[in-house]
Amino acid sequence: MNIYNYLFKFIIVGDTNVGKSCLLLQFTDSRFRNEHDATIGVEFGSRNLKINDKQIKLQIWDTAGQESFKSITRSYYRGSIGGILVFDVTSRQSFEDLQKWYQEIQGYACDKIEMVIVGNKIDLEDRREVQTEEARKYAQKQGFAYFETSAKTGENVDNVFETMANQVLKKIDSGEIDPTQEVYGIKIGSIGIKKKNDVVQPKEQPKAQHVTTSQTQQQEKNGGCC
Ligand SMILES: Nc1nc2c(ncn2[C@@H]2O[C@H](COP(=O)(O)OP(=O)(O)OP(=O)(O)O)[C@@H](O)[C@H]2O)c(=O)[nH]1
Ligand SMILES: [Mg+2]
Repeated sequence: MNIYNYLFKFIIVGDTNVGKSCLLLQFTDSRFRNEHDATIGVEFGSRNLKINDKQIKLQIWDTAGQESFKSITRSYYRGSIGGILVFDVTSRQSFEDLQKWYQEIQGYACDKIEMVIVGNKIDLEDRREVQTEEARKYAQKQGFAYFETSAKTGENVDNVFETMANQVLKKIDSGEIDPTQEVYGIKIGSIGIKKKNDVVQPKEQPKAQHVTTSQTQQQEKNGGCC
């Protein structure tokens, strides 16, 4: 059912093992998984949020961090309005690799994409290799907000997604993003949005589900991008 004002597509990227899938699982199901069940290609999850007076559906693409899936995951950058760059605060390498992920997004995503940086696994404080201040400065330099989370305890996880959704909504309200342009990774739902005295017609949405790479590839072939 597409009972929402807007659907926003977000994408999560970062090195393998940083906790991308666990962040998504915590956000959508309030659960944590101890095992590293490496993502094959791309999976997705979704959750509805209420922001101000708007019903927002987030459709979140969780990508594989392993190098061998790069060519598959690249095709998902386009058509996303939000990008979440994740590193693991107990792994300096994953922090240094952020630059690589940032370049990937710059190269393949829409120019309107809203991005944030997330330092995950803050429950492992005694194993921390990247200090908050250093990460914050790096994020600031790129012009992004910085969040620290624990997908294990759930600390700050909702805040990441809610803040991103809020930012996108603000840009729609200010006219910076035109929500009728599906290339931006936004869809208008059946609640309907009045814009410039017109009622925008709702469009059909896919049901939220976990899907295999081949299914999503097929699905994306039908979608547009900038
Ligand atoms: N202590 C702790 N462990 C975490 C946290 N988030 C994830 N993990 C663990 O880190 C490992 C990797 O988590 P995943 O979510 O599968 O990692 P991923 O980034 O999706 O990895 P790929 O799919 O290979 O790209 C798992 O063993 C998780 O249990 C966290 O916040 N705290
Ligand atoms: Mg994963």
